[in-house]
Amino acid sequence: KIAVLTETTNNNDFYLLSVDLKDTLFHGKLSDEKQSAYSSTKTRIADFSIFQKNGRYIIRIGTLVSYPFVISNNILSSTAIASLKAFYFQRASIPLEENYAGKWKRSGFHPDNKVIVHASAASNQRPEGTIISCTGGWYDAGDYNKYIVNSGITMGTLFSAYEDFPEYFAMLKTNIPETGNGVPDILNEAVYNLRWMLTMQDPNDGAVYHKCTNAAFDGMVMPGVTKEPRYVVQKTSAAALDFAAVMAQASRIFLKFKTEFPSLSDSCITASKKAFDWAKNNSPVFYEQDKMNQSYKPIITTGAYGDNNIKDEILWAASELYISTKDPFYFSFISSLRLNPEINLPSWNNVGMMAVYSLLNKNISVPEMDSTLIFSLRNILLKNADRFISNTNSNVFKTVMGQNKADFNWGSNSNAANQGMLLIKAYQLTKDKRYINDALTNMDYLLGRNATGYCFITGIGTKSPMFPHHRQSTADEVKEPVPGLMVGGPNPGLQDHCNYPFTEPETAYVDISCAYASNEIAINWNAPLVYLSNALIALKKIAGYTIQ
Ligand code: 9MR
Ligand code: 9MR
Repeated sequence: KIAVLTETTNNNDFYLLSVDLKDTLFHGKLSDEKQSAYSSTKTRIADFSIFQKNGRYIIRIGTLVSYPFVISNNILSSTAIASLKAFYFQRASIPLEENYAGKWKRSGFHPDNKVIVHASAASNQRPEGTIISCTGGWYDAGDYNKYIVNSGITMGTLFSAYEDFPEYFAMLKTNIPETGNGVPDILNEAVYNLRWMLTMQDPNDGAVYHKCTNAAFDGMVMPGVTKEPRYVVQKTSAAALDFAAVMAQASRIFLKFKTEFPSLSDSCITASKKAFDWAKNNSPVFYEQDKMNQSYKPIITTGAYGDNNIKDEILWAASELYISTKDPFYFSFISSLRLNPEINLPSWNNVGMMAVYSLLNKNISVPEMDSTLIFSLRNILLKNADRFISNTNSNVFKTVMGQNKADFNWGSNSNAANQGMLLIKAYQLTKDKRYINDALTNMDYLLGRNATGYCFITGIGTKSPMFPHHRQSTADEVKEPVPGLMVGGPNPGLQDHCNYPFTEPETAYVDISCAYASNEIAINWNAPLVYLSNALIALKKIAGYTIQ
């Protein structure tokens, strides 16, 4: 248990007090001051690990007083549940009922039952202007559009959480309309988006539309206020491959839920193979929005998720298909890519590690692979993990996050969560508890042990975002933002040109709704938070661990 002091003081002593300030329960010495690498922040550490009593406390240093904090045995459970429940709040095409949404209930939505095939996506069977239905799915982020590429990694991450901890997730309930139907809520939630993804495939050729979107972003209004036309835009290779990976993963997961979802598993594997074949049989199509806008009308200006390197998407799709079908055909794509050095921390455009996660997963039945391949896959994962944990102790916040300047980009908080997820995977491979301890440092980072002092998850902790770039949270009448959403976090790119009080890498964060480059929320950022917070609880229950 450590607290980090970011203010200057001449005091060398810190005190742990009850929140009413009546009892002083612990006294310790602050460490020496250290200069942070990625901002002007100087820190001193208050270590009170040996203090064991549950309760609500503050730390006092001279006249400085910390936010109140809690010591308890299930400190992460509110984050674990809220981060998953957040996906329910992102559901498109339905009203959110009070029973599930509480004061964040809303009646409006984007029906998406009359979506227009954009000129960029036209084919003989579905010419420009054809109307199709693409209902359901999650809004991507603070905006109301739905993007296949970003859904890909999001779904892969949630499915991976389930495949790693199925017994744990069987018990986890989030109070959504499907709760109690015999299916774990993490899967119920994922099915809501899965069914939308299925509508994004053109059954005629197996290709997958890149996104379902407005031509331009809606204003900061509630869902359903604007009735702008919605389009499916361009069929791309990245969309087809991410789709294929997710569908293959889904097909093996839903095999076990044949009673609840009789034909879902079969539909998923058929869809997956068709999408993979389309990607394989056609020359690569990349999503280049500006170029596209020179040829087609209307001009599309919403999120691009353009990615012109699809080696990693091929690896991921082929791996999931190989695991689910055992067909050696897919293996050829894996073996040829086995030593790709670009395989590192996952992000929406870098999914090679998702393949490594699945291929090494001991909980699922992966066909036999030669030991050299397994060795090199392990090596890729553990090399990343060991790099993450190499300097945690010398980092001034004692976190994995922030050891590299590159950690701080658009969506930096998802790097912290994804690093934590990768470390949990490393623990599962090695049973080395150092990896869990270090994963926990990033959980602490996200909950407030960082240079901004913010807990980056809405509705959690004492000082958390009140004005995320999230259209519903901005437009509704409710004071508190929709809960359980993790904001992007410090990003010195400042692409939103809002007014930032601090602009250094680890402090470039501002809690105003204008700030989409640091204070937006997104499904692909929440997913690794779901993984990390729930895995830390599950591992405590299953394996038991002590935190050093
Ligand atoms: O709300 C949009 C957000 O979801 C995107 O991440 C961001 C960058 O593409 O753009 C936001 O929309 C802004 C638009 O780009 C420019 N006009 C103001 C919009 C709302 O702040
Ligand atoms: O997460 C995306 C980030 O990596 C990019 O740098 C950024 C600009 O292209 O876009 C982010 O994704 C946004 C998407 O384009 C539209 N919905 C909101 C997403 C999060 O800001």
